[in-house]
Amino acid sequence: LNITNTLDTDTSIHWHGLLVPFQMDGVPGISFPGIPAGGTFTATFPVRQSGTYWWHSHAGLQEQAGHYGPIVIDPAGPDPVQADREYVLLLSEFSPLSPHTIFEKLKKGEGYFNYQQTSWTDDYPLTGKQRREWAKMRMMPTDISDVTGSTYTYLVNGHGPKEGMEFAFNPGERVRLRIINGSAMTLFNIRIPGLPMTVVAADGQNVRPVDTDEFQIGVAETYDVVIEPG
Ligand SMILES: [Cu+2]
Repeated sequence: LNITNTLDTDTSIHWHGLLVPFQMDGVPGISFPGIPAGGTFTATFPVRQSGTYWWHSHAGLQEQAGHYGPIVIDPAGPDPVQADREYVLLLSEFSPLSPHTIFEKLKKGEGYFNYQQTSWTDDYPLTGKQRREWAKMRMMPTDISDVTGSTYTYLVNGHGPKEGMEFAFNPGERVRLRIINGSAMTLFNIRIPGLPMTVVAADGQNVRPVDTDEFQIGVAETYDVVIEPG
């Protein structure tokens, strides 16, 4: 793979979850010097795995700014997961704020993006003891996400919720969804109302199938599910 950096700053590509020689791992200052502006880096590595993975920049805060993409590797032999069609769902966030501004705001006040803060007199159902425990941890009980929908728009394959994305299928088909959390800061809960999902792979590894109505996907995780939408 020849990677040419057309940015005006250093960049890198990290192959998240792929087992590669460290010189190819794409972490500037640790495993290689980075790719300078205008430079080309040749990544050569044997492909030892198959499944759903993703790549992202490991330079500065470029990942938050959109420098990422999916990786799907088909197995050399037959795939134990049989499906009639498949879609990649790469989940991420967009903010009109520069990631450096977001970082700066968090450094000054960890609750900057938390619009659900409690006060002493509100009716948030916490006892005095519980409040003291949270205070001891120096953490707000409503601190679910450091950065929230107050600045983020959540994306699927780069598209926002108002774009009405559709994923077509024919009646009776088994559809494999390769779901990747390419966000910087967000845990997503995945649910398709009224439709059970069978989890067949996690972080690129096939797993014994598990049926669920909902699952949570952490930052950088991938899950493959099979659905039969009707
Ligand atoms: Cu990563």
